[in-house]
Amino acid sequence: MPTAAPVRHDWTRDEVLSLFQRPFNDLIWQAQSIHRQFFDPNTVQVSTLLSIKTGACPEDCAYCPQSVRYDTGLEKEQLMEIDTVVQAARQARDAGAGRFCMGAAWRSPKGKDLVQVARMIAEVKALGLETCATLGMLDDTQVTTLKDAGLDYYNHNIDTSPEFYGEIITTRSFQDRLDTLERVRAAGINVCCGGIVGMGEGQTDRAGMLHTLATLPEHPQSVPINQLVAVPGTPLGDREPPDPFDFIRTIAVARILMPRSYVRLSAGRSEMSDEQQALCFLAGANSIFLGEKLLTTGNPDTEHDRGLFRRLGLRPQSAEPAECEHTPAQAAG
Ligand code: SAM
Ligand code: DTB
Ligand code: SF4
Repeated sequence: MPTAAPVRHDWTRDEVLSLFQRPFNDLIWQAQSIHRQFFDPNTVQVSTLLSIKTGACPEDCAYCPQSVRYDTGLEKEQLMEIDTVVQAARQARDAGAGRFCMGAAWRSPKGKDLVQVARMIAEVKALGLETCATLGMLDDTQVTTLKDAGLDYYNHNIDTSPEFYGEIITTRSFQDRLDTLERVRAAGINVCCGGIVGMGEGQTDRAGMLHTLATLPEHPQSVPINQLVAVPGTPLGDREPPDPFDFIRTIAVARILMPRSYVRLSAGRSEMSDEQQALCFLAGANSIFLGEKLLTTGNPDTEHDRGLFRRLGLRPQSAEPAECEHTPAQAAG
């Protein structure tokens, strides 16, 4: 057995950029070789999303259908009742998900709302699912409340490079994102952090985004790579999809830089061919969202995904041990 590649946190930006510039076959070969040193190459972690509070968000993220600033025709909804969330989580579990991710269109949660979300987390965890939440920026007290409720993962994306960030969001800074990520990490909650491809960023921005993630004190345990879902009414609503090979390259470079992390082939699968998704798995993606809705937009049919797994000989990993590099979290159950 060859020794596993070391996990590095000292990548330079030039090294990351030169990975992006490798010939495609060389890049995919390198990514798949590394993937096999750390993971079973035929197993894919499965999560399901639920929007627990939809729309009317005060932030101005140019990609997002939930911002109050853009007319996307989305019906806004209050924070869901706990029973409704638990019922959706049970359905997700029965459909084969191992993790349930609750998303809220907030800049940051308010006191009484967070108490309700903490109850949801505890009840979803009691179903035997891993729990994930994405609620916006958090302070220290809020992070502790979520940890105490049994939260396994917190999703908080940096979305793009530090340089391109201001083109996409003006109502908060890149540093605000890093601050929340640091609080989450320090509390021993697994970090889920990635970004979006297809917003008009260049290769140097994709390199800058992954460089930021790969040089954090701990690599995020989960790295979602989203393809922009271009929603009419948002400033990015008429963007054409990126070159599929650029998307696959981003997956491959994430896999090489962060070999122990789960890399999620996240939003945008509805616009991808089965062949493109297969190349993403070959490039080292080993997590997806299962279920016909992401937060507000569509995702492939569950039956179609089951068929794709069968055709590719992939096995869903329903319940994964939630493990930090340095801080083992409680196993779900
Ligand atoms: N409001 C919280 C926040 O922004 O952190 C949590 C929810 S927010 C919808 C979660 C993530 O979804 C965003 O950071 C972004 O990366 C992703 N996202 C939102 N709209 C998207 C779109 N149209 N296409 C791809 N990804 C999107
Ligand atoms: C992530 O990186 N992608 C998910 C999850 N984390 C919260 C969200 C995708 C949202 C796509 C647009 C929508 O459905 O509203
Ligand atoms: Fe609000 Fe999150 Fe959408 Fe930005 S991405 S507008 S913060 S819901």
